[in-house]
Amino acid sequence: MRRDRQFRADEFPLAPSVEPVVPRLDPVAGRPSRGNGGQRHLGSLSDFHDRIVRTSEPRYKTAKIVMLGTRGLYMKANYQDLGRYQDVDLDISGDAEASLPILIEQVKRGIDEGRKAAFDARGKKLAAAKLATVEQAKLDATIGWDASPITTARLCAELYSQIKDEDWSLVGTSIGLARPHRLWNFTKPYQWNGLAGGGGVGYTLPASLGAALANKRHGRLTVAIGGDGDFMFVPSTLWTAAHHQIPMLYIVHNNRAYHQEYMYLQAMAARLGRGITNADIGTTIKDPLVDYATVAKGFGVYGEGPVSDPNALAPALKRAIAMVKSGQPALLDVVMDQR
Ligand SMILES: Cc1ncc(C[n+]2csc(CCOP(=O)(O)OP(=O)(O)O)c2C)c(N)n1
Ligand SMILES: [Mg+2]
Repeated sequence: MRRDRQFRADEFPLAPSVEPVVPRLDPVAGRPSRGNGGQRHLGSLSDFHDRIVRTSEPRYKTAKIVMLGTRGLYMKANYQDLGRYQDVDLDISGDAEASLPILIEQVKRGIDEGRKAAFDARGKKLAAAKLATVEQAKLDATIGWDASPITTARLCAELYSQIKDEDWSLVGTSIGLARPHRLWNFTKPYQWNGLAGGGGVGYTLPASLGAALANKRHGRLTVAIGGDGDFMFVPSTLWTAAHHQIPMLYIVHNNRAYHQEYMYLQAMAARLGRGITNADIGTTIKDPLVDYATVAKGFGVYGEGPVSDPNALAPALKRAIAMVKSGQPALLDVVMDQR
């Protein structure tokens, strides 16, 4: 989608301001500090701002970008336009699953023999590279296999080994959790439904339940992994799951923190020379720890955990999956590595 005009900074709260923001002095060096968004020089001073500033650089400078799907509609209806996604040359609004096979056929028809041979050769190279990547990912997943907190790799490997022969659908992952996409074999469009468009915490639990509802009539085994912080936003989703009997296995990636935020605060505090010892204030979820299984039970949902012994994981997964296969939602609280 093309933006038809540039936005002024005052229309967009996250855009770099053209005016200097209050300069702060570095407590150690006594000079203006470096901010997250880089420095702009204002005479002898540079300003500082504690805000995240994104810039947009087209990733593919020479390619023609065609977008097929409903994301364009969403972006046009939303402030997300300001998220500065890649501009596209041709934006086709439609159901990608229905339209893509026809589009692929048309593209294939337009390919001559020489190009076809080149594509086949490239395909073979990509297949070999993919195989090597999966083998490496499997090897990586064995690191810290018996550790507690349980590694995210072990959780993903154990979960997949129990669902791989089912008609599974992964409808949510916690922040930065790319392991399912490295370790699992995704072959159907509904096996992954993407991430939150706006990156809002509190998305994963309710959005996963929506996807689980869509999967229900097809009898698919819906699984999701969501952050503990994410869970804190709309836990009442579980009541909806129980009330409407929507089968879904929801695994809480319990790292006892809004960890993304925790890391960011540590980074900022370190950069400003303030020390990182207070970065846990408001960013960790402890004192008291939350018992997510009890919360689930309170909403009428099967809940188990916290599971922190890696050897207890497989049997707990088995019980929770059995519950989901009987048509009910189930929550499993797993104490895991931060990432
Ligand atoms: C609605 C909303 N509020 C705050 C944020 C800022 N934020 C980004 S990640 C994050 C922490 C999320 O915690 P959790 O879901 O437990 O994931 P973790 O980083 O611990 O893996 C926060 C608060 C956001 N993205 N969206
Ligand atoms: Mg967390």
